[in-house]
Amino acid sequence: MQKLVITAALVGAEVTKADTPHLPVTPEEIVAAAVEAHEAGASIIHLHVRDAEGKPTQDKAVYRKVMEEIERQTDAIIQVSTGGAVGMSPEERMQPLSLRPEMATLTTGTVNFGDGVFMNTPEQLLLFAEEFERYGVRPEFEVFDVGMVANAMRLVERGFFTGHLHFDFVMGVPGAIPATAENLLHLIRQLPEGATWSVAGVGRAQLPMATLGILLGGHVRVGLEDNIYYRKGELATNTQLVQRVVRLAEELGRKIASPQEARQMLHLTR
Ligand code: KMH
Ligand code: ZN
Repeated sequence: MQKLVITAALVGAEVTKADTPHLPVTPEEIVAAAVEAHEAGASIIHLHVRDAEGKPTQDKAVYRKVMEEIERQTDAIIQVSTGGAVGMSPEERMQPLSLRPEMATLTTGTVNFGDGVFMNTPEQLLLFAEEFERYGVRPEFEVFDVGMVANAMRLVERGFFTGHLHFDFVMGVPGAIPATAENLLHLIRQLPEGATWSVAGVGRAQLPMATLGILLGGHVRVGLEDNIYYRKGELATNTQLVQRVVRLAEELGRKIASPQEARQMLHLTR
Protein backbone atom coordinates (compact mmCIF):
# COMPACT_ATOMS: atom_id res chain seq x y z
CA MET A 1 0.00 0.00 0.00
CA GLN A 2 1.01 3.60 -0.55
CA LYS A 3 2.36 5.60 2.33
CA LEU A 4 -0.38 7.43 4.26
CA VAL A 5 -1.06 11.08 3.55
CA ILE A 6 -2.47 12.79 6.63
CA THR A 7 -4.37 16.04 6.22
CA ALA A 8 -4.83 18.27 9.26
CA ALA A 9 -8.05 20.27 9.17
CA LEU A 10 -7.13 22.64 11.96
CA VAL A 11 -9.77 25.36 12.04
CA GLY A 12 -12.82 25.05 9.75
CA ALA A 13 -15.63 27.56 9.84
CA GLU A 14 -18.14 26.16 12.28
CA VAL A 15 -16.31 25.38 15.55
CA THR A 16 -15.82 28.25 18.02
CA LYS A 17 -13.49 28.93 20.94
CA ALA A 18 -16.57 28.49 23.13
CA ASP A 19 -16.82 24.90 21.83
CA THR A 20 -13.17 24.20 22.54
CA PRO A 21 -10.36 26.42 23.82
CA HIS A 22 -7.95 24.34 21.67
CA LEU A 23 -9.30 25.80 18.40
CA PRO A 24 -6.66 28.00 16.73
CA VAL A 25 -8.22 31.25 15.49
CA THR A 26 -5.59 34.00 15.36
CA PRO A 27 -2.98 33.86 12.59
CA GLU A 28 -0.32 33.08 15.20
CA GLU A 29 -2.36 30.24 16.70
CA ILE A 30 -3.15 28.79 13.27
CA VAL A 31 0.52 28.87 12.23
CA ALA A 32 1.58 27.23 15.52
CA ALA A 33 -1.08 24.52 15.07
CA ALA A 34 0.08 23.90 11.49
CA VAL A 35 3.73 23.62 12.52
CA GLU A 36 2.85 21.15 15.29
CA ALA A 37 0.58 19.10 13.03
CA HIS A 38 3.32 18.95 10.41
CA GLU A 39 5.85 17.83 13.01
CA ALA A 40 3.38 15.17 14.19
CA GLY A 41 3.07 13.71 10.67
CA ALA A 42 0.55 15.74 8.66
CA SER A 43 1.71 16.43 5.12
CA ILE A 44 -1.27 18.55 4.07
CA ILE A 45 -2.64 21.52 6.00
CA HIS A 46 -6.28 22.16 5.10
CA LEU A 47 -6.54 25.85 5.80
CA HIS A 48 -9.36 28.11 6.90
CA VAL A 49 -8.73 31.44 8.62
CA ARG A 50 -10.67 33.68 10.99
CA ASP A 51 -11.04 37.44 11.35
CA ALA A 52 -10.08 39.51 14.40
CA GLU A 53 -13.34 38.50 16.06
CA GLY A 54 -12.72 34.82 15.44
CA LYS A 55 -15.38 34.59 12.71
CA PRO A 56 -14.71 32.69 9.45
CA THR A 57 -13.28 34.86 6.69
CA GLN A 58 -11.89 34.21 3.22
CA ASP A 59 -9.89 37.45 3.35
CA LYS A 60 -6.89 37.07 1.10
CA ALA A 61 -4.68 39.20 3.35
CA VAL A 62 -5.24 36.90 6.33
CA TYR A 63 -4.63 33.81 4.19
CA ARG A 64 -1.44 35.36 2.80
CA LYS A 65 -0.08 36.11 6.25
CA VAL A 66 -0.77 32.60 7.54
CA MET A 67 0.44 30.86 4.38
CA GLU A 68 3.71 32.77 4.25
CA GLU A 69 4.53 31.85 7.82
CA ILE A 70 3.57 28.16 7.42
CA GLU A 71 5.72 28.03 4.27
CA ARG A 72 8.61 29.63 6.14
CA GLN A 73 8.46 27.12 8.97
CA THR A 74 7.45 23.88 7.19
CA ASP A 75 7.42 22.16 3.81
CA ALA A 76 3.79 21.08 4.26
CA ILE A 77 1.37 21.22 1.35
CA ILE A 78 -1.02 24.10 1.95
CA GLN A 79 -4.56 23.40 0.83
CA VAL A 80 -6.76 26.46 1.17
CA SER A 81 -10.51 26.15 1.55
CA THR A 82 -12.81 27.49 -1.13
CA GLY A 83 -15.74 26.17 0.90
CA GLY A 84 -15.45 28.96 3.44
CA ALA A 85 -18.62 29.07 5.50
CA VAL A 86 -22.28 28.46 4.63
CA GLY A 87 -23.80 31.66 3.22
CA MET A 88 -20.64 33.14 1.70
CA SER A 89 -20.77 34.08 -1.98
CA PRO A 90 -18.59 32.25 -4.52
CA GLU A 91 -16.56 35.44 -5.07
CA GLU A 92 -15.86 35.68 -1.36
CA ARG A 93 -14.93 32.00 -1.16
CA MET A 94 -12.59 32.06 -4.16
CA GLN A 95 -10.34 34.86 -2.87
CA PRO A 96 -7.41 32.73 -1.64
CA LEU A 97 -7.04 31.05 -5.06
CA SER A 98 -5.27 34.15 -6.35
CA LEU A 99 -2.47 33.45 -3.87
CA ARG A 100 -1.74 30.37 -6.01
CA PRO A 101 -1.72 27.80 -3.20
CA GLU A 102 -0.49 24.35 -4.10
CA MET A 103 -3.97 22.91 -3.55
CA ALA A 104 -7.48 24.05 -2.70
CA THR A 105 -10.72 22.30 -1.90
CA LEU A 106 -13.63 22.27 -4.31
CA THR A 107 -17.05 20.98 -3.23
CA THR A 108 -18.88 19.70 -6.27
CA GLY A 109 -22.51 19.99 -5.29
CA THR A 110 -25.14 21.58 -3.07
CA VAL A 111 -25.89 19.85 0.20
CA ASN A 112 -27.81 20.38 3.41
CA PHE A 113 -25.27 21.25 6.07
CA GLY A 114 -26.64 21.07 9.59
CA ASP A 115 -29.38 23.70 9.68
CA GLY A 116 -28.01 25.47 6.58
CA VAL A 117 -27.51 24.78 2.88
CA PHE A 118 -24.02 24.69 1.42
CA MET A 119 -24.65 26.08 -2.07
CA ASN A 120 -22.62 24.90 -5.03
CA THR A 121 -24.86 25.22 -8.08
CA PRO A 122 -23.80 23.94 -11.53
CA GLU A 123 -23.20 27.53 -12.64
CA GLN A 124 -21.10 28.28 -9.56
CA LEU A 125 -19.04 25.12 -10.08
CA LEU A 126 -18.02 26.40 -13.50
CA LEU A 127 -16.98 29.71 -11.95
CA PHE A 128 -14.86 27.89 -9.38
CA ALA A 129 -13.32 25.58 -11.99
CA GLU A 130 -12.36 28.53 -14.18
CA GLU A 131 -10.77 30.32 -11.24
CA PHE A 132 -8.79 27.20 -10.23
CA GLU A 133 -7.48 26.91 -13.80
CA ARG A 134 -6.73 30.61 -13.99
CA TYR A 135 -4.33 30.37 -11.06
CA GLY A 136 -3.07 26.83 -11.74
CA VAL A 137 -4.37 25.45 -8.44
CA ARG A 138 -4.94 21.69 -8.08
CA PRO A 139 -8.28 20.74 -6.52
CA GLU A 140 -9.12 18.29 -3.81
CA PHE A 141 -12.75 17.46 -4.55
CA GLU A 142 -14.73 17.63 -1.30
CA VAL A 143 -17.39 14.97 -1.53
CA PHE A 144 -20.17 15.37 1.02
CA ASP A 145 -22.58 13.11 -0.83
CA VAL A 146 -22.29 10.45 -3.48
CA GLY A 147 -23.48 12.45 -6.52
CA MET A 148 -20.62 14.88 -6.01
CA VAL A 149 -18.13 12.42 -7.55
CA ALA A 150 -20.17 12.40 -10.77
CA ASN A 151 -20.39 16.21 -10.62
CA ALA A 152 -16.60 16.42 -10.36
CA MET A 153 -16.27 14.10 -13.34
CA ARG A 154 -18.65 16.33 -15.30
CA LEU A 155 -16.16 19.16 -14.86
CA VAL A 156 -13.33 16.86 -15.96
CA GLU A 157 -15.34 15.85 -19.03
CA ARG A 158 -15.71 19.55 -19.87
CA GLY A 159 -11.92 19.82 -19.95
CA PHE A 160 -11.09 21.06 -16.47
CA PHE A 161 -8.45 19.57 -14.19
CA THR A 162 -6.61 17.28 -16.59
CA GLY A 163 -4.18 14.94 -14.85
CA HIS A 164 -4.30 13.24 -11.50
CA LEU A 165 -7.52 13.55 -9.46
CA HIS A 166 -7.79 13.53 -5.68
CA PHE A 167 -11.00 13.27 -3.66
CA ASP A 168 -11.83 13.72 0.02
CA PHE A 169 -14.94 12.02 1.38
CA VAL A 170 -16.38 14.10 4.20
CA MET A 171 -18.74 11.72 5.95
CA GLY A 172 -21.22 12.29 8.73
CA VAL A 173 -22.26 15.92 8.23
CA PRO A 174 -25.94 16.15 9.30
CA GLY A 175 -27.78 16.43 5.97
CA ALA A 176 -25.13 14.60 3.93
CA ILE A 177 -23.83 11.04 3.58
CA PRO A 178 -23.74 9.11 6.87
CA ALA A 179 -20.35 7.82 7.99
CA THR A 180 -20.67 4.07 7.56
CA ALA A 181 -18.25 1.49 6.19
CA GLU A 182 -20.78 0.50 3.52
CA ASN A 183 -21.12 4.10 2.32
CA LEU A 184 -17.35 4.54 2.21
CA LEU A 185 -17.00 1.45 0.01
CA HIS A 186 -19.77 2.78 -2.24
CA LEU A 187 -17.98 6.14 -2.56
CA ILE A 188 -14.66 4.46 -3.41
CA ARG A 189 -16.38 2.46 -6.16
CA GLN A 190 -17.50 5.71 -7.86
CA LEU A 191 -13.93 6.94 -8.39
CA PRO A 192 -12.24 7.02 -11.77
CA GLU A 193 -9.24 4.76 -12.37
CA GLY A 194 -6.07 6.06 -10.77
CA ALA A 195 -7.69 8.64 -8.48
CA THR A 196 -6.54 8.93 -4.87
CA TRP A 197 -8.87 9.54 -1.94
CA SER A 198 -8.93 10.44 1.70
CA VAL A 199 -11.69 10.25 4.26
CA ALA A 200 -12.76 12.72 6.95
CA GLY A 201 -15.27 11.42 9.47
CA VAL A 202 -17.25 14.07 11.32
CA GLY A 203 -17.65 14.01 15.11
CA ARG A 204 -17.42 10.58 16.68
CA ALA A 205 -17.03 9.08 13.18
CA GLN A 206 -13.56 10.57 12.85
CA LEU A 207 -11.69 7.69 14.47
CA PRO A 208 -13.51 4.77 12.79
CA MET A 209 -13.39 6.45 9.38
CA ALA A 210 -9.68 7.21 9.78
CA THR A 211 -9.08 3.57 10.66
CA LEU A 212 -11.01 2.43 7.58
CA GLY A 213 -9.07 4.88 5.43
CA ILE A 214 -5.81 3.39 6.66
CA LEU A 215 -6.99 -0.21 6.15
CA LEU A 216 -8.50 0.35 2.71
CA GLY A 217 -5.46 2.05 1.22
CA GLY A 218 -6.85 5.56 1.20
CA HIS A 219 -5.64 8.60 3.09
CA VAL A 220 -6.93 10.35 6.19
CA ARG A 221 -8.05 13.79 7.30
CA VAL A 222 -8.41 14.64 10.98
CA GLY A 223 -8.57 17.82 13.02
CA LEU A 224 -10.80 20.11 15.01
CA GLU A 225 -12.67 21.30 11.89
CA ASP A 226 -14.38 17.90 11.83
CA ASN A 227 -14.23 16.70 15.43
CA ILE A 228 -13.31 18.35 18.72
CA TYR A 229 -13.16 15.24 20.97
CA TYR A 230 -10.40 12.76 21.62
CA ARG A 231 -12.96 10.45 23.18
CA LYS A 232 -16.41 10.97 24.73
CA GLY A 233 -16.28 13.97 27.07
CA GLU A 234 -12.55 14.69 26.47
CA LEU A 235 -11.58 17.58 24.22
CA ALA A 236 -8.69 17.01 21.80
CA THR A 237 -5.97 19.19 20.34
CA ASN A 238 -5.20 19.08 16.63
CA THR A 239 -1.81 17.57 17.41
CA GLN A 240 -3.30 14.76 19.48
CA LEU A 241 -5.66 13.85 16.64
CA VAL A 242 -2.79 13.68 14.14
CA GLN A 243 -0.58 11.74 16.56
CA ARG A 244 -3.33 9.17 17.07
CA VAL A 245 -3.57 8.52 13.33
CA VAL A 246 0.21 8.15 13.11
CA ARG A 247 0.15 5.54 15.90
CA LEU A 248 -2.76 3.68 14.32
CA ALA A 249 -1.09 3.67 10.91
CA GLU A 250 2.12 2.33 12.38
CA GLU A 251 0.23 -0.46 14.15
CA LEU A 252 -1.65 -1.30 10.96
CA GLY A 253 1.44 -1.33 8.75
CA ARG A 254 1.09 1.96 6.86
CA LYS A 255 4.09 4.26 6.78
CA ILE A 256 3.50 8.01 6.92
CA ALA A 257 4.16 10.11 3.79
CA SER A 258 6.32 13.19 4.09
CA PRO A 259 5.05 16.30 2.28
CA GLN A 260 7.51 15.59 -0.54
CA GLU A 261 6.23 12.00 -0.87
CA ALA A 262 2.65 13.26 -0.76
CA ARG A 263 3.44 15.67 -3.60
CA GLN A 264 4.63 12.75 -5.71
CA MET A 265 1.61 10.61 -4.87
CA LEU A 266 -0.83 13.43 -5.66
CA HIS A 267 1.18 14.50 -8.74
CA LEU A 268 1.63 18.02 -7.46
CA THR A 269 4.23 19.62 -9.61
CA ARG A 270 5.76 22.05 -7.15
N1 KMH B 1 -17.37 25.02 6.06
C1 KMH B 1 -18.10 24.24 5.11
C2 KMH B 1 -19.37 24.90 4.75
C3 KMH B 1 -14.09 23.22 2.44
O1 KMH B 1 -13.29 23.63 3.25
O2 KMH B 1 -13.86 23.20 1.24
C4 KMH B 1 -17.32 23.96 3.88
C5 KMH B 1 -15.99 23.40 4.04
C6 KMH B 1 -15.43 22.70 2.85
O3 KMH B 1 -15.34 23.49 5.06
ZN1 ZN C 1 -12.83 23.01 5.29
